[in-house]
Amino acid sequence: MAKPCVLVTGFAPFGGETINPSWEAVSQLEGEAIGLQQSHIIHTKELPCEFDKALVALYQAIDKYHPSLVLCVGQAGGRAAISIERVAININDARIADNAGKQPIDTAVITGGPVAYWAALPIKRLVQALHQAQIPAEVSNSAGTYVCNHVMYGLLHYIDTQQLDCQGGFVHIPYLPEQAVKHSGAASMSASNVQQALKVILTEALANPIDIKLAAGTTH
Ligand code: PCA
Repeated sequence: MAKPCVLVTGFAPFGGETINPSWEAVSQLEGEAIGLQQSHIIHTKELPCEFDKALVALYQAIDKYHPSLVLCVGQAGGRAAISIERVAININDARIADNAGKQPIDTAVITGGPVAYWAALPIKRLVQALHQAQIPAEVSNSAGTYVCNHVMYGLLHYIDTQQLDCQGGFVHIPYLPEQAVKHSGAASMSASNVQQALKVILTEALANPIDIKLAAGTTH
């Protein structure tokens, strides 16, 4: 049997940026072993910054790898810390057009889906572990209403409806320093710190899996 794995995704650049820090950091992790006794292999995937198409690519990767954990990562320009998202909401409300020119306003991510899904990750533990590693981190109570929230909601809906034995959630990361120099006053975090943060998150989540069935409808 294939070694158990985790899937980590990043996004293509969007909104006038030439890089997306999420894919810059995530792509470096491909093929690495993670978890206690290096129990899991990391697979990575770049998602297009496009409504709907991002979910098609995500579901294809999940169906291909059957991961025990999916961590989706995106840029939150201006935030100063690693943000562990608590909740995804069933709304698309785009401030700017996506990379295909689509700008949905007040539409559902999944028609008929529940209002929201809690992250299926031990979010408070992840923040603690990051602080122990001296990495600025916080719980975030909103992943926004753009493609990142769309992907987080779609991921958790897929895990729920397909009854996957899989943890899943979303992490927003700051700009890289080379982006922040073009945004006066904006915070940044280096790619190596972000990579370290992602490894801490994966290790901690694999060691402390939450009960997915109990997680539905509860917070933790
Ligand atoms: N950040 C955007 C979408 C892609 C990304 O990296 C967001 O926060 O919605």
